[in-house]
Amino acid sequence: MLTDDYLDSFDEIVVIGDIHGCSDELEELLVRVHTETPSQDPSKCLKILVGDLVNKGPNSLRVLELCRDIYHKSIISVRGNHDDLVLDLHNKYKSGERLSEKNKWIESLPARYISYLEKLPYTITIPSLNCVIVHAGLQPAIEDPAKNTPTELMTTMRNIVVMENPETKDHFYRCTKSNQEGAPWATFWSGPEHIYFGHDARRRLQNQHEFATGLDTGCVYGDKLSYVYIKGPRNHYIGSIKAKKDYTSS
Ligand SMILES: [Mn+2]
Repeated sequence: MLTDDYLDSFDEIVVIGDIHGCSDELEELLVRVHTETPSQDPSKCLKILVGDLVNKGPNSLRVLELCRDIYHKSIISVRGNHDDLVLDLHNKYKSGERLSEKNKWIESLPARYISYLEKLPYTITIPSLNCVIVHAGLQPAIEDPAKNTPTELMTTMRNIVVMENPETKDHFYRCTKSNQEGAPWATFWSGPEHIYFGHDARRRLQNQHEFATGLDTGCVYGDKLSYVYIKGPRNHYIGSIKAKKDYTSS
């Protein structure tokens, strides 16, 4: 929960999509937003990340360095399924398991980055802007979704399937990580909070929903890293940084 006192120290807030270790694109994005910020002072521009900071891409360590060491006063993030996965793999390594070649970088992950990832929250709520940031999504039609959606769904859901109780004929929602059955969860989200999320790279930018914005535009797959301003002179502006390459094809 971000208080007004905290938010008042920033001129602008920008929400940034899934980075997945694409440090070059993140650095280019930071240069761009910091150059555009009215005071030209990076510490006046709050950057909120939708999670999946690490894994898949070329330089997860550099992304952690930017977030944890260099811009820790103006970058905050929620937790994604890949941030969880890296913690899981690190635990496995600690208990004697060998990691595969692509996961070798996790073996030498400094303790300060482990504890940074461990402390990432599942949601960031901004009451004064009536919005919530979460990695994958929130369960609609339950009481206090930002609190009561199971954390596994918060980091993995993509779709909702409408189900019917055979006895009562009542309808209910089943959240799924699939993007095949059902429809995008955000089409069922009727606010009042606006949700900024990532995770669903296949659908790229989702800005057609009234109360939700999906920002995973597949940077690690060679498409782009997207961002949206939610406070300040450029409020609502959506921009992107072109990926240098598809980092998942070698
Ligand atoms: Mn994800």
